[in-house]
Amino acid sequence: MKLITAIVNRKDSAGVCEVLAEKKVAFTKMASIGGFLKAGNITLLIGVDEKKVYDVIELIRKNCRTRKVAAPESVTAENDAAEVTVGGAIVFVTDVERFEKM
Ligand code: 2BA
Repeated sequence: MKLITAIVNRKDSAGVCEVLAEKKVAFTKMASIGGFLKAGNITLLIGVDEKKVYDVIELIRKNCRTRKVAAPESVTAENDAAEVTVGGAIVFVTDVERFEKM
């Protein structure tokens, strides 16, 4: 089993969650905040069989898009960039050593 951790832009979250539910992919949705922009995003925990990892990532990919976002003043002062490109999604895939449901 693998654990997909996906950080998704808030604007894409409804679409991504809807399609995962439609396809009967189990997930947990958590409210999260990006450390750089300090804007809300969502983090999805998705435990899946290894064979489904590719399909699930494609579902996420197709329902997210990149956006240019104005960087906050505190950020532009330090980094000299007026906008940053955010998303579609940041995805980590990790091995699950043990899974139990009780
Ligand atoms: P934030 O940390 O708020 O980052 C928002 C966007 O700002 C990033 O988009 C990236 O384009 C830019 N950015 C982030 N850190 C930067 C830096 N030190 N200097 C210049 N620009 C920077 P994404 O890369 O698409 O990331 C979207 C969100 O995904 C992030 O929101 C964060 O919540 C999460 N994330 C991204 N990479 C991560 C990682 N390696 N580990 C954990 N979370 C990550």
